[in-house]
Amino acid sequence: MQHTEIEGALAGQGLRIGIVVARFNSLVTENLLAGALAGLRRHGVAENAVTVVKVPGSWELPLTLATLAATKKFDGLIALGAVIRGDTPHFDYVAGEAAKGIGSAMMQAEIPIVFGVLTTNTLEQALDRAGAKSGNKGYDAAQTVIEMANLLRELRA
Ligand code: INI
Repeated sequence: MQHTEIEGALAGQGLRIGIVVARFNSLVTENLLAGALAGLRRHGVAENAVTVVKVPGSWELPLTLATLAATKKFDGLIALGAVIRGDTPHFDYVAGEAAKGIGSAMMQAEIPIVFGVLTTNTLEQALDRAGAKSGNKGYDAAQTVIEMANLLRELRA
């Protein structure tokens, strides 16, 4: 007998997506946002089905994501931020709490919340991942949220 294999489609038609983006290190995060919007558009998510919320820093991402998820108006959310080690001794706290908080927000939300928060040692490494040498993690996040939103729909159907 053949096994069953299930994967989410990379088709954004009909999906409602929220993006929460940190303004801290906006040189990087604005590029991540542009990448995410391009990725959503490229895969068929309607322009008016996308909501962008801006917050001061990555620390503020988890609560904002949890609040958006609780409205039940979204099929998936994307968190975008850039935590750069050189900036502050608070790096470990901010990066660690953002990761933990986003993870627990997702488990409560029951919708995918994609982790598009860069944690790097230098600004250059962050820029490399935000549209330069190493692609754009915002674009990747858009693909992931579409795939995961469709996968969960399918698993629940
Ligand atoms: N926020 C970031 O998103 N990235 C950082 O690198 C960062 N550093 O280095 O401090 C940062 N700090 C601000 C933090 O996210 C909060 O906005 C602030 O502490 C107010 O709650």
